[in-house]
Amino acid sequence: MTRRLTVAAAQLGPIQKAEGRDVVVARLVRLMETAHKRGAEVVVFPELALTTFFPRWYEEDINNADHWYESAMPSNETAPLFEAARKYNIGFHLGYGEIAYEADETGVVRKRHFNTAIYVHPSGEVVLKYRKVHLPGHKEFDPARKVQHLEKRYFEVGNLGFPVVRAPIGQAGPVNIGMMICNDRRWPESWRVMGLQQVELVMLGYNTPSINQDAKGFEAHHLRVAHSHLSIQAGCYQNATFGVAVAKAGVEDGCELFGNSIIVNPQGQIMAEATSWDDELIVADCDLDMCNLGRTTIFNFAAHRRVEAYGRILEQTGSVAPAEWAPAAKAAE
Ligand code: CDV
Repeated sequence: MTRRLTVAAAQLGPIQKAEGRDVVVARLVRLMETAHKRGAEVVVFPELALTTFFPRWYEEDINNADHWYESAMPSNETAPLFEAARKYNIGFHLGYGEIAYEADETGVVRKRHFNTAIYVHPSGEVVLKYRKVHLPGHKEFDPARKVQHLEKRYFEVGNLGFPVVRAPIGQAGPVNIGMMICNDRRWPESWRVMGLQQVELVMLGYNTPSINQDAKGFEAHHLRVAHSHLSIQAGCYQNATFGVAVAKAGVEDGCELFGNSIIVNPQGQIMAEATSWDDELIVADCDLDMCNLGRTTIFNFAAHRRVEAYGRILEQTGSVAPAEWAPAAKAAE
């Protein structure tokens, strides 16, 4: 019996700074209803799906920015999402800014900020939580930039690793699900850690400016999208998994984010792609047994991986210059 799962990527158009949670949540609920009508069993929303991409705004004291985060999930404002999950019998993935009161590595309980995603079962129970590991951008205000990218100021590095859990989704029965967030998709390590846990469905949201704001060189607009797709397609292929990659798109508070949300199969093929830069739902039927081909042949990790050659991956963070070649001394001299 094939294990079929119908997945939806719910791309969002921009969320302006002044837009209230109630308006945003109503948009998400509408997309859940549409997803249900189109037969989807799980719907994936983007990174920071409840607010504008607030790390573009500098705040001297981030405690003054707490209104961008959720300290309870569900809350009164987000409860309609959980009700819609029950009503439409649909699971959902949601990205949001999280405030958690928990112990840090020194054992001190304090207020902590994370860039977080959860997967919620149709019953309304949170099945899996992930906190973004690869935080791009900078910590201090950068006068050289037209638009700030202060994720290193607003969030701590995620402390949950890249967990994968086997949980029932729709008619497919148990599915190995995992999550990553935006910049994580560009790092093969994120994918491989989940590939090593036999992930079958990676859910990920992103907010990616159409222009490289670092202004350290020219990156053509179309290549920004190509690099995003390249990373996701390679990650899916090399780890024999489906991927649902979902954008927040359009001009948000004067900053353009690209859309081009995609659903990708384990062969690395794009099954569906969003074409607007607005709220848009794309749906694909996934035959989860497709994951077996890669996993049992070219990417049979147990048979072919060579961990004895991979030491640098864990021992070293930055790159180092290689040893320099010099011609061998002549034997006669
Ligand atoms: N939200 C992100 O992580 N965005 C980064 C941008 C800043 C490069 C990304 O990798 O898409």
